[in-house]
Amino acid sequence: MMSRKIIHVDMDCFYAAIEVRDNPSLTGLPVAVGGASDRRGVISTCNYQARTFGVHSAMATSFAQRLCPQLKVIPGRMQHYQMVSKQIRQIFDRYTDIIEPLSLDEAYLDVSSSNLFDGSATLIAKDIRRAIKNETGLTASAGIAPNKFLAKVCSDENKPDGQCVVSPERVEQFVQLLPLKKIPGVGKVTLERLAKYGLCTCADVRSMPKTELIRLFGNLGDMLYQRARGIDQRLLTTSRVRKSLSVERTFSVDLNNTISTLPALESLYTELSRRLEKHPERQICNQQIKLKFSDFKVTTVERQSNKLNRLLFDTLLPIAWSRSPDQGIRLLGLGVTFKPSITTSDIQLPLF
Ligand code: TTP
Ligand code: MG
Repeated sequence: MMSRKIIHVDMDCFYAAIEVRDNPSLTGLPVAVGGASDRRGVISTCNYQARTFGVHSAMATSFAQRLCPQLKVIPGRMQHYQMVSKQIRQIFDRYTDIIEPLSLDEAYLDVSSSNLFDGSATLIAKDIRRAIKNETGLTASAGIAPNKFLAKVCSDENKPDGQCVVSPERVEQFVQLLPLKKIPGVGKVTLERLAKYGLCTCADVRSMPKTELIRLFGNLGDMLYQRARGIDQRLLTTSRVRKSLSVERTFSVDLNNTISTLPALESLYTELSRRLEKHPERQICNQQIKLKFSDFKVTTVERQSNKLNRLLFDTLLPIAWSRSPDQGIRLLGLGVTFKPSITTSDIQLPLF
């Protein structure tokens, strides 16, 4: 079987990085996001400055403040983090359709059949991180490897703002040195159990026969047998068949007249057409335009359409804008809805 190319992207100190970005007076200071100490709160995450004091996720805020008295503790803003997460997922969408989000700040991308950058997953990962930095002001780290497990483990290697590649030739060398505690799914309790049998590294696991591993640890033993050899056959779990496709942009300054929207409309249209080309099997049935006004109200207008049509968007824009003619535009979005098609899940329905 052809070797796969999986990228694992993980944002650096995600919540804390967003807070520092949004409040530059925090730059360079140790910052944590979490519940207040007088309410027995815990730290959700902290930036790398705070980590040098020993502060980390899940630590009681009161204890973190003892380790680092100057620590700035900021209450979390989940909705805001979700919004940033969505923005990052839209960036992923430009690179591949095979995406498995793991949490707000991390995802797997399968780029095995991508032609971008001559198929170089290393360069694709670099470009994804560049786009994230450009468009959100936040840094991400990435791991590039032939499977999910290795990609996830190596995305941690050069954090923050770095990436690490484990090419098929380097898998052997990489796992030999890997401590078992780095394998996702191997927690503290499991680690202690394994240590009782002298198992601490992948090399230790490899010296134990498969039957013995399974006898002692069941499914976990089978998993360890594979991971210790750099094997992970799991496919990405992607979301359901697409019903629509859209692209949008938030402007740094609100737009106040039709002329100033033209370049944005043009480049969004180009991006939408490019992304549509990746779905030649799908037929569209609708085009829609979305506006977010200066007062944050959102409106959408849609019309039937069988074929992507630039002029239709030009027509829809003033219709949408006429709903709040005194407002500027913060965000412009263009989208299409697909006609329902036969999906893989339909094909897999029971035969009798
Ligand atoms: P992580 O990716 O584990 O951590 P991180 O992004 O803050 O830092 P790193 O640079 O090491 O990746 O988690 C992502 C977000 O999830 C994190 O910003 C806050 C949240 N989180 C919690 O709320 N509680 C927790 O215990 C952990 C680990 C994370
Ligand atoms: Mg992270």
